[in-house]
Amino acid sequence: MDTPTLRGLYRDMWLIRAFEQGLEREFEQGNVPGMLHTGLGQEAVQAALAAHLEADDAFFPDHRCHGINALAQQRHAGDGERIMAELFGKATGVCSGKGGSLHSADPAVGNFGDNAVEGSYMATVLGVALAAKMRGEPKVACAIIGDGTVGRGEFHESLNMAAIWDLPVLYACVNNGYAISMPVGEGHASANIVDMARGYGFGCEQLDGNDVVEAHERVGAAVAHIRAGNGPRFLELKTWRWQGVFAGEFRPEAEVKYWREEHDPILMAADELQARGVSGDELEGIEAEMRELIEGWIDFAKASPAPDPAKATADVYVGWEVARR
Ligand SMILES: Cc1ncc(C[n+]2csc(CCOP(=O)(O)OP(=O)(O)O)c2C)c(N)n1
Ligand SMILES: [Mg+2]
Repeated sequence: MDTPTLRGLYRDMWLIRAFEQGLEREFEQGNVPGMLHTGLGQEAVQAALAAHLEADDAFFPDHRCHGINALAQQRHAGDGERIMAELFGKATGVCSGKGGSLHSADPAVGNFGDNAVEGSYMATVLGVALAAKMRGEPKVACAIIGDGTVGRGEFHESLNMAAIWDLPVLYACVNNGYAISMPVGEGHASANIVDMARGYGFGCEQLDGNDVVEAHERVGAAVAHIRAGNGPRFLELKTWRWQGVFAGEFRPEAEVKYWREEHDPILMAADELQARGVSGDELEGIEAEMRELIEGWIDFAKASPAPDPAKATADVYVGWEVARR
């Protein structure tokens, strides 16, 4: 990977971290309604995926994907602040404040939305992929799922269907070691999800999801393969999340230290950039610039109006003219 590309990914990862840290602060102050699961610690996975997905592609984010949602919104529509506003439940949000953290969607930038029922979009992604295949569009439909989803029936149904219909699906399984507090090896037949996926017969790889260089290259190769009409691909991106599903730390101290201090995706990318001659001052400048950008998005969200109660049901139900078709 050339240095400008790595520098760009470093910026993207800082955008995500600043977004999540700003959001976490506002959540603790009671300014963000609903529940919040951050993607802190998983920035490389999201930056790598966002780098390769175009506005015409379709991705289904999971509950820790504010980062990829914001990057896609910013890159393809120039208004990333609307993801922040959505999380604040404001009328200027991408779903007019009705989606929040778990249901932010904007298909115009490729964001087909999360669903609070883990695994549900493992079925939906097949429909998007089948439509693209029937229309002959060089489109990638990407499902971003946690390791916990592997225990759902939809996971296996989806991989099976994608395999037999040879659909353009990218499965990005974000294995952060736990589902709630259950270690992945205790909840599934294998701690290496890729071993289970391989049974469906298409290309499956496991990679270090915190190494943004590796993640970017392997996601790029998988996307190119799918876009060229060669069928599905499965990536298990091994990473670690700073925040659990509930408050409190349940993981051993040494594990926390390793992931936060030695294997943090941003620190790893900073080391690599410095080894290539990029100065510490420049790296600090990137962080400061991203933090300033995000504070602007938070100000925008706070200053935005609340949704109009009279429009509570607008855009929620499908119109009868569509339902009858
Ligand atoms: C079908 C279903 N079962 C249970 C839940 C409750 N739940 C919310 S997050 C979560 C854990 C998900 O673990 P994982 O997929 O590994 O994601 P992580 O939080 O580790 O990123 C569960 C069980 C849910 N949302 N949907
Ligand atoms: Mg998990």
